[in-house]
Order: sequence, then C-alpha cells, then structure tokens
Amino acid sequence: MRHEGGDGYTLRVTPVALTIAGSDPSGGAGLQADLKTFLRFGVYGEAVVTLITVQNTRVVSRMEVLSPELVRDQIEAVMGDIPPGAAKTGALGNRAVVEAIADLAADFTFPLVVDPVFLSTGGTPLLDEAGRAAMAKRLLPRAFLLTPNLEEAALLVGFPVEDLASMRNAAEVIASLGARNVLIKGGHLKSEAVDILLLHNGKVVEFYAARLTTRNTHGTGCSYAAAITAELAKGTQLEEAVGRAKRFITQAIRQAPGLGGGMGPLNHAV
Ligand code: PXL
Repeated sequence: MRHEGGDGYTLRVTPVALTIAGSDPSGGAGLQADLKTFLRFGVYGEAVVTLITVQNTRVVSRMEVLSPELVRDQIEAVMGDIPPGAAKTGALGNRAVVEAIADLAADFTFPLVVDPVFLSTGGTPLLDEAGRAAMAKRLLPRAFLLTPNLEEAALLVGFPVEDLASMRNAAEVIASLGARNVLIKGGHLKSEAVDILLLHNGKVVEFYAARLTTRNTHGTGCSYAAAITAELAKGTQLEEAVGRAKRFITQAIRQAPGLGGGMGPLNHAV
C-alpha cells in the first residue's frame, strides 16, 4: 500500500502481513492475537479464518472447522487485492484445510511462517492426526520458517524433545522434511527459556530469556510467530526478526494484564 504525501510523493510503503488461523473469542490467542501483534509492530494485518473455537481463559469447549473451499476463497480474495509481504498459519483444524493452504502456498512469493499448532494452551487438539501428517508432508516443504514448541517438535519427529541436544536434533530432522528454517521454542524447558534457530545455511543461533513463572501464557506461541511474521513483512532478516520477536514476547508475558480466571492473555501493547 502506498501513502501519497500532500504533493503526491510517496511517503512510505505500508508493510502487510496475513494470518491464516483460528478464532479465539477471548482475544488472547489465534487470529485475534496475531492482529494485535501485527499492529504493535506497525504492520497492516489481514486475517483468514480457518476455524472457530468457543473458549475463554479457562477452557476450550467447542471447535468448528470451516470448509476448505471457504478458507481457500478467503485467501484468494486478499491475495488478489492486498498481497502480504509475509504470512503465517496457526490452528488449521483438519487435513482438508491443511491441503487447501498447501496448494495455494505453492504460488506464494513471500515468506510463510508455519506455526504447527496442534493443541491449545490448555491442551485441546486444534489439528487432528491426519492433519498433522498432511502438515508434515504438504505444508512443511512450503514453510520459510517452522516454529514448533517442544511438544509439537516431538510429535513431528517422533522422539522426545526436552533439552538443547534433542532440540538441535529435532531441528535438523524438521529441516530435512523441507522447512527452510526452523525455530524450536524452549519456553517449557525446565531450565531457561532457550529457543534454537536452525538457519538454512546450517548456522544455529540460540535465544535466551529468563524463565518466567506465570500462568498468563495464553497465546504466547501465536503472538511470537506473529511478531516474527510482522518483522519479515518489513523486510527484516530472519535472525534479527526472531531476536526482536523474542524481546517482545518476554515483555508481553512480564506485563500481562492479569485478565480472566484461567490462563490469562499477554499484554500485546508493550
Ligand atoms: O496458541 C495456540 C492457539 C492457536 N489458535 C487458537 C487457539 C490457541 C490456543 O488456545 O485458541 C484459536
């Protein structure tokens, strides 16, 4: 998008990011978290809905996945009009939706961040088993960056991922499945919150943050991946993008507003 100055000159180009994700009506996770994060990073946000959850900070009580045609039509509608500079996927629900997105992603000319959301923060499945297999086979090879947490990484590679050594191994395996770059998030490690970024050239970068003891982590994964996507939309190099996103997410957890009676949301305005 171009902004014209008073004399008709171009002031700046507005970066655009797209999320393809599920709805969390409590606003802490899913596409709502993504849009807030995009805004915080100065990026215009677009959102394609894949599924609707019924949830609050305490419980996910229901989920309904949209038809793959409806997801596809939404993506095509925005691609032809306001094409993004980067996109991310979140909760996708089932195999048909994963495959519809993978088909379209073959033509994406911008980086795609795939956040392999398998479970909600509280443990409710947000992608079924056939969907996980389709993600590994069809979507992973389209991913500029894959951002699993420890549990998601373990499900993808088939061995436990619970320390730095197994994180590195898992990143290598995921890269061999076709993801160009891999970020394994160690927020649930027993020691420090260390994330490992394996770049396509083989370089490994570790991102450290102090472990925060809090229950206000609802939507952390979504918001982290959204922040990276926003930076990529601005043209930031991946390593720098992850560093900025990590600083944002650590502050957003630290300054969580303490809303709700369960696992509360982050402060996206930090
Ligand atoms: O943070 C994972 C996630 C993604 N998408 C939706 C969610 C959640 C977690 O609760 O509800 C819609």
